[in-house]
Amino acid sequence: MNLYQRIMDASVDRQLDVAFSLPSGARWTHAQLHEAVARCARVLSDAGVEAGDRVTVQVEKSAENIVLYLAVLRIGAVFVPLNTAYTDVELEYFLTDAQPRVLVCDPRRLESLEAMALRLGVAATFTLGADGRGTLMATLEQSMETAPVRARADGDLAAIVYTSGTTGRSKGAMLTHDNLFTNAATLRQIWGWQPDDVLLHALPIYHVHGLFVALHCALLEPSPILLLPRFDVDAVLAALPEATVLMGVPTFYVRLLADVRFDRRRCAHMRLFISGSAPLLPETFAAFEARTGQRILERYGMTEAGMITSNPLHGERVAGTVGYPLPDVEVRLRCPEQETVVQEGVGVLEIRGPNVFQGYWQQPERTAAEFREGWFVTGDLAQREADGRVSIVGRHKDLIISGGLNIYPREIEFEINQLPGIDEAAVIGVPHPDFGEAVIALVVASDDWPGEERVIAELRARLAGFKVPRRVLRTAELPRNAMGKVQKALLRDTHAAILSG
Ligand code: MLC
Ligand code: AMP
Repeated sequence: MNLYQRIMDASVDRQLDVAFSLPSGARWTHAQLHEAVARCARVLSDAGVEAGDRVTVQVEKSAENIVLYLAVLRIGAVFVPLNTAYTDVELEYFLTDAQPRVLVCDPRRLESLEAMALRLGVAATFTLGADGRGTLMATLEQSMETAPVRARADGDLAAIVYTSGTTGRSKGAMLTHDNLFTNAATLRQIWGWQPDDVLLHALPIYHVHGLFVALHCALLEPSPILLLPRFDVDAVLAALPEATVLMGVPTFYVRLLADVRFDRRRCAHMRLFISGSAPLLPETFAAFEARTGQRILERYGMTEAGMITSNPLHGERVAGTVGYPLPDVEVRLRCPEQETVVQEGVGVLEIRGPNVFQGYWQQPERTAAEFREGWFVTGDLAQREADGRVSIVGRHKDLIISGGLNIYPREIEFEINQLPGIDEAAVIGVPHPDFGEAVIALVVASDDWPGEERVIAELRARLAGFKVPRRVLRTAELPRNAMGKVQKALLRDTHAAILSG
C-alpha cells in the first residue's frame, strides 16, 4: 500500500488538528497539509513525473519540503533527498546516477544546477527556498488542480537515499513503501507513541533519521510536530517546554549540556530523548541523567535498514549499548576471522527483516557483495550478550561518523591524491569534542606540494564542508602492515588528541 495513503488515513478524523508548527508561529493543519500535497503532486505530474520516476531534492528544510516529499509518495514516484552541503561536483554524480525526471533545488543555486540538470537529461528543475518560496510553490499557487493518490504495492520503491560507499562513490539505497511503513509501525509501538506526543524536530530531512524515523512516527499517529529549520540550542531550549519527544544525534546532547539553561525544569514536559546515528558516549549519557533526571534512549540503525535495535522504553537503558533488536528484526554475528556465525560474543552484525532495503540503485554486484545467504551485512562490529542486548563496539568498514554524518575516507583520499606534489594520502577520523569524530588527513608529499591551506581550499571546492579535513599533515611515510595496508588504527592513536584542545 502507498505509505502516503496510510499517512492520510491516520489523520482522517483529525483534519483540523495541527500537523506542524514553526518557530515563526505559522501552523499547518492536516487538512492544509494534504491539500498542499495533492496540489504539489499535480505540479509534479504536469512536469511529467510518473510512477517510479525519481525526483531529486536538494533544498533547505521547511514545511514545504515535507509537502514535496509526501507529494512524491502520493504519485508513486521515488524521493531522492540530498544533503544541502553537497557541492556542484557532488551533485553531478547524483544526477547522473539517479537520472531523475525532476530536480528541486535551492533558488540560490538554480543558475549552475539548472544548466547541469538540462545537460544530464533532467526534464524540469524547480526551486524551493528555506522560506518555502520558489518556482515549485509559485506553480502550485496558480491552480487548484490536484493529482490522485497512486496505488502502490508494498514492494514498490518510495525513496532512494544515498549513503557513502566504501569504494568512494555513494550508492543509492532503494527503500520500499513497506520498508518505511513497517519500520515506523514498529518504532511507534516500542517507543509508546501517543496522540498527545509533540515531536521536536531539529534534524535535517535529507537522511533517514530526520526524514523517516522522526517524521513517520509523528505523521502516522498523527501527533503534532514542532518543526525547527535546523538544530540550534536557543531554538531547542525555547521549544522544549512544549514538546514531549526529541530525536537527535549525540552532538545535539553534547551541545545542550554545554548550556547552563538546559536543566531539569526545561525537560519536565519531555517524555523521551532518543539518540542515534553515531555512538553516544557513556559520559554524555551520565551527564545528561545527572542534569535532567532522564536517561537518553539510544538506538542503532542505518540508511539501508532504518532502525535495527533500540534500548527499551520501559526497562534498563544501558549507556554504551544500543539495546535489543526490534521485534521484527533478526540479527546474527559473523566472526571475521573464522567466518563462523554466532549468536553471542563479538562479530560483524548481519540482519534480516522487513526493514531491509532492496539493494543499491543500479549496482547489482555491490548489492550482492553486501548480502550473505539473505542477510544484510552491516559492516558494524557488534557484541551481543546472552540476553540479546547489542553494543556497537567498532566498525569493520573504514568509516568516519562526524556529527551523525557518514564520511568514507576513500572519497577524500581520492580527491587529495589528484593534487600536485602529493604521493599518497590517508584520511582518518579522530575524536572531536563537538562532532564525536572529525576528519584529518596525513599526506606523503614532495617539497613542492601546495601546503595544508591550499589543499583544504582545493577540497572545499569539490567536497561538502563536513568532509573537508580539519588538518592536513605532511608525513615522511604512512605506517603499513605486512600486507602493505596502511595501519589506520595506529594513525588514529598517534593523532588522537589533535582536535581535542
Ligand atoms: C556541519 N559541519 C560539520 C558537520 N555539520 N562538520 C563535521 N561534521 C558535521 N556533522 C561544519 C560545516 O561544514 C561548517 O563548516 C560548520 O560545521 C557549520 O555548519 P552548520 O551547518 O552551521 O553546522 P551545524 O548547524 O552546527 O550542524 C551540526 C549538526 C548537523 C551536528 C547539528 O551536522 C546535524 O544536524 N547533523 C545530523 C546529521 C543526521 O541527521 N544524521 C543522520 C544520518 S542517518 P564550514 O567550515 O564548512 O563552514 C543515519 C542512520 C541512523 O545515520 O542510524 O540514524
Ligand atoms: P548511515 O549509513 O548514514 O545510515 O549510517 C549508519 C551507520 O551509523 C551504522 O552503520 C553505524 O555505524 C552508525 N550508527 C548508527 N547508530 C549508531 C549508534 N547508536 N551507535 C553507534 N553507531 C551508530
